[in-house]
Amino acid sequence: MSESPEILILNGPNLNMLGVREPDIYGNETLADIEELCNQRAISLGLTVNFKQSNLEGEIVTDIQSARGVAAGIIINGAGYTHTSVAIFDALKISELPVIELHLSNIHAREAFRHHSYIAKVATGIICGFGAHSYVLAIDAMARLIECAD
Ligand code: CA2
Repeated sequence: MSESPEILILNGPNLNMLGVREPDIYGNETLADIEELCNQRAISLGLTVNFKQSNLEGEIVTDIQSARGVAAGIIINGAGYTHTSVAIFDALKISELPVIELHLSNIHAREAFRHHSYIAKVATGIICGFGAHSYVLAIDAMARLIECAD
């Protein structure tokens, strides 16, 4: 029996603080709650999830590099680095993997500095504004992308 495809889900800086502050913007779920949601959805679709969080840009770049030949696709909530990181953009481009960008909040309804995303330029699509459910929607979208890539 073949192994189930692995999806790498990357979470950027401060997302480890979810559920602690600003629930009006980011919801009440902790990152551990979201990881559990992702695992459940992935299992139901015959996928596995490697769920990671880092506050360090270089660590996220290394995680993306390590996904080559291992993961079938990358789902990324780059958090603040979404709006600033050429290094993460470069790493995602080099990976040649399907990428989905996601955000808990609707970044386009917020401050102007959140409207620009480096990740968007290498992403197949973007999901934002659905709170923790954005992750579930992103896994569903990735499942289709991987199927279509066959
Ligand atoms: O909406 C999202 O998912 C964001 O990626 C979250 C980032 C923000 O910089 C992006 O523009 C949109 C912020 C993550 C900070 O997480 C917090 C967690 C708890 C309390 C406050 C912030």
